[in-house]
Order: sequence, then C-alpha cells, then structure tokens
Amino acid sequence: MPSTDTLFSKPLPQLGEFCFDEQVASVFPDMIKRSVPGYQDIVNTIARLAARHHIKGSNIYDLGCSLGACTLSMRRAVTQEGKIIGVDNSQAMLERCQSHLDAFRSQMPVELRCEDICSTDINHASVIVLNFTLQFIPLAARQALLDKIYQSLLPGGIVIISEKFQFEDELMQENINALHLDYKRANGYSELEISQKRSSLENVLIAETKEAHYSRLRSAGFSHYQTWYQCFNFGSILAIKSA
Ligand code: GEK
Repeated sequence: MPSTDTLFSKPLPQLGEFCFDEQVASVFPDMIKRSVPGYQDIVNTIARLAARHHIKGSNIYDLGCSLGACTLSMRRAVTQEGKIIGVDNSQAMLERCQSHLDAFRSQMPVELRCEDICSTDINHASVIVLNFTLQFIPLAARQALLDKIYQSLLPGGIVIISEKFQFEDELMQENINALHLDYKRANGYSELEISQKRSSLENVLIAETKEAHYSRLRSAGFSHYQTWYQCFNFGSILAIKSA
C-alpha cells in the first residue's frame, strides 16, 4: 500500500524549499496522484506513444524519472530491442525506482543514473520523456536542454513534455487555478496543506505558458508539436523531429 502524503498537514514553522528527499520519495505516488489531474492517463499514454515511435535498437530516456512510473510503463509497452535510461538527481527517488523495477521481470534493459538532466549524456534516442520535470529546471537552462534533446533525437524521434501551465490571461489563470484547488480539496488536501505546499514550491516549480514551450521547441529545431492532453492547468506536449 503506498503511504499517504501528510507532509504539509501540520503547521511547519520553518517552511523550507521543496526538495525531492526521502520523505517526499516515500509518499510520492500518493502525492502526485492527488495533485496532478490526469497523471495516470498521461503515464499510460506515454507508454503507447513510446511503443508507437520507438526505433529498433535506439534509446529511450525518462528524464526526472522519480520512482519510475513512465520507465515501468514504457518497459511493459515497448517490445522491440532497445534500452531505457532513467535519470534523476534524487538518490532517494532512484533507490525506490530500482526496487520497483526489480519487482517485475523484463527483457528490456534499464539503466538508472543519478545525474542532473542538464549535464547527462543523451544519444541515439527515439523517445525522450520529461513528465513534469522541465518545470523544476532553472529557466535559464531550459533552452540548452531542449537543444541537446533535439540534437540527440534520431529523425522521426519524439519528446514528450508534461507540465503545469501558466496562462497569460489573468482571469483564465485565476479560474483554471481555482479548478485545480478544488481538485486538491476533493482529493482530501486541507487548506493548510495546500497553502504550505504552494509556499514551499514557490521558487522551485516555475510554470510557463504553452506558447513559451512552443517557442522553445521551435528554437530547438522542432516544427511539429501539439498539446495532446490538458486538464485544468496541467498538460502534455508531443513534439516530433522530422523524419
Ligand atoms: C513521473 N517523471 O512520475 N536533474 C535530474 N532530476 C531532476 C532535476 C534535475 N536537474 N530537477 C528535478 N529532478 C515522474 C515525475 S517529478 C514531478 C517527475 C513532480 C527530478 C526530481 O528529483 C523529481 O524526481 C522529478 O524531477 C520531478 O512520471 O514532483 O511534480
């Protein structure tokens, strides 16, 4: 049974910056399911996209793999020869990820790397996944990361970028954000939990508009991209490198 996320349920006098430590890793499946609308559908569809676009013998990258939800679902879905590389800079996440991987048998090799995704080597890739990871990368480093991703993709390869979105229109921002807060309340989070988590994430999770993501993808070299999923202020973009 996954543990319930109660990390922000008591008043915390010293509210530090959110980080992916052992405490967060231990409740992560519950936290992400109750906070991100559509998370499970996105993970399931990423596996289908990977199965459809993987090129035989090439690498699949899960950047910011956390406990390996996408790695595990892609490992089940992709049947031809290849390799999955999961990268995360949280050792606590990767230790749990490895035990999840060990719990199931598979022909598909998986390598886990405890590295910063901005400096990790990416090569011979046909599928690269950033499932709610880019939002934690410093703004100034995002273009270089997308440039590296474009360069390392084989023709016909894909990148999937799932993110929390910001909206330029203030009224829409307010209203769509309200829908997300209701989603969290409906999933059992109290006002205290919601507000303490928001403060702790303030300078850590930097959301951008879809237009900012599209513009970055264009600058990197992509000419085919589309948001394939959106629920409230959370969504996922698919970009394809021309064959
Ligand atoms: C999932 N994809 O379940 N380098 C490597 N990892 C990083 C970095 C970095 N610079 N910055 C943050 N991370 C997963 C969910 S969670 C999303 C991804 C969330 C890692 C961080 O340690 C964490 O594991 C992950 O990115 C973000 O499909 O918590 O909302």
